[in-house]
Amino acid sequence: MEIRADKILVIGANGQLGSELTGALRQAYGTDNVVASDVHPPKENGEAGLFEQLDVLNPSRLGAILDQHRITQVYLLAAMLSATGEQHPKRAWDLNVNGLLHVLDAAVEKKLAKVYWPSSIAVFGPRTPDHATPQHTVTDPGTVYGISKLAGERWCEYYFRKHGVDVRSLRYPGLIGYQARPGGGTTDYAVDIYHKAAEGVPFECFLTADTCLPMLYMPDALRATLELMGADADRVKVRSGYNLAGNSLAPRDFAQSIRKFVPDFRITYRPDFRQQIADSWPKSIDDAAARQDWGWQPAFSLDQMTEGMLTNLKRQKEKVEI
Ligand code: AKB
Repeated sequence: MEIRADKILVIGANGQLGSELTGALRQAYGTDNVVASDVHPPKENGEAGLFEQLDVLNPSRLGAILDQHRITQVYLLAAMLSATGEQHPKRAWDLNVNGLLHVLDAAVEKKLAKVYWPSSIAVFGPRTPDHATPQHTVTDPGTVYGISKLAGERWCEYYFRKHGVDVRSLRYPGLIGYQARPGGGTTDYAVDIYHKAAEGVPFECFLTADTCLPMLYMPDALRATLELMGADADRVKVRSGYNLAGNSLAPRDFAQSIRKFVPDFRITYRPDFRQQIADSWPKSIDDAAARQDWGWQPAFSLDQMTEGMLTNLKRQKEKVEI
């Protein structure tokens, strides 16, 4: 039997997670072994490396890229998030579910070694216990995004059991990173707040001061993803999506932490339609299964994240101004 070296395709490489995960994968597997792809052309300031323009809703183009680069692993990150999904429900369903099905079908046909697909805390809903939300519990999502992520989890488990596809997934909380801005999520305020603080301007938050949600700093999210994908297959016992907790934080907590570094930072609150989405999600997550099965441990505290975000954003701003 031919043993192929790992060759990775990242789909949705220009997005918030893709911008950072592509770099982390290139460091881990070598630049030439990671092909970035996105529906949009490569970013001007993006890192150098192989790139293909790809709409994941086009399965023949997907198949051609898999063959051309002799891909063995796919990271499917292209998705429409919670707030935008409410504006375009059918498009969100199509991209989030049919995009996944195209990749899972290709995994069967091309005998891919592994697939990674992100799920979300959005699979939970108003009847889910909202403190220390367990791995296996009520899932009654109220957003199209959440419904599509829950359906996606069921499809992942189905393809694992029926076809032996080694597909792995994490239920990400709100992700906070500096390299790219998120687009259309409910937890996006937690990235925007740092941009405003670094620019020295006030921030208007679309959630109330005490709306607590699970959040995770990007370096922790990247490490969790690489650790899950690097774990021996028999240690990956959850084939839907693993709960993953970082810190449970409200806008007020971010503001307090930012003031330790930017004492005159100002924040005001004007809740909009995203408040209802946030209110339906858990406040904190129990990630004991991830800890037990493959040794997950978050590393960053709120203040460490704040320091990292502000330092990097200010550095980025200085570079642009030079
Ligand atoms: C969103 O807010 O839609 C996402 C998520 C929690 O999956 N960041």
